[in-house]
Amino acid sequence: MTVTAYVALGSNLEQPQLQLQTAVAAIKDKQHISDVVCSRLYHSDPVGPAGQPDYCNAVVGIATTLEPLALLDALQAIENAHGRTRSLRWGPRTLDLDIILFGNRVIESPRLTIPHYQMRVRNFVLCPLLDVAPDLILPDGQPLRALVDELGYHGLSVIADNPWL
Ligand code: ROI
Repeated sequence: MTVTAYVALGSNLEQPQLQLQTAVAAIKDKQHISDVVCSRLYHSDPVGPAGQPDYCNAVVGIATTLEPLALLDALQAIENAHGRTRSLRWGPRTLDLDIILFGNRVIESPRLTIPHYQMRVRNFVLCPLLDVAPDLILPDGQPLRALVDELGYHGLSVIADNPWL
């Protein structure tokens, strides 16, 4: 079965824009993933501990026949290839790839919580998501646009409309 899923991308180390561009290219190259649709590329103020560099953020929509954990494995392989190490919670990172939505499924397992547990309070996730899914309704029935109207674009700016390789 093919499902539409959404993946949030973030980086604030080692050429963040390039990290996101090469990550999108790697996602497009994966087997069992197709129809990759990319948001605009955003610059964002860091959320979390102060004193870390600003972030680049984006969201992609994909069609996939992978099960959620197989998609997570595929994305973690890309993170690892980008030198991602898991150190400080909420600290700086070379590449973060988070599955934020997987069709209309609600998943709570040790490795995966979907919808992503903090997506509703993070405009660096919701605003790019609105680029690729303007009419999206979250699994709990809330329209994405209403959440974005509430949160606003504070601390976010568009770097490029279509920088994807
Ligand atoms: N802050 C911003 N602006 N963008 C991110 O992608 C991001 N990712 C994180 C934390 C550390 C919470 N802060 C972030 O994981």
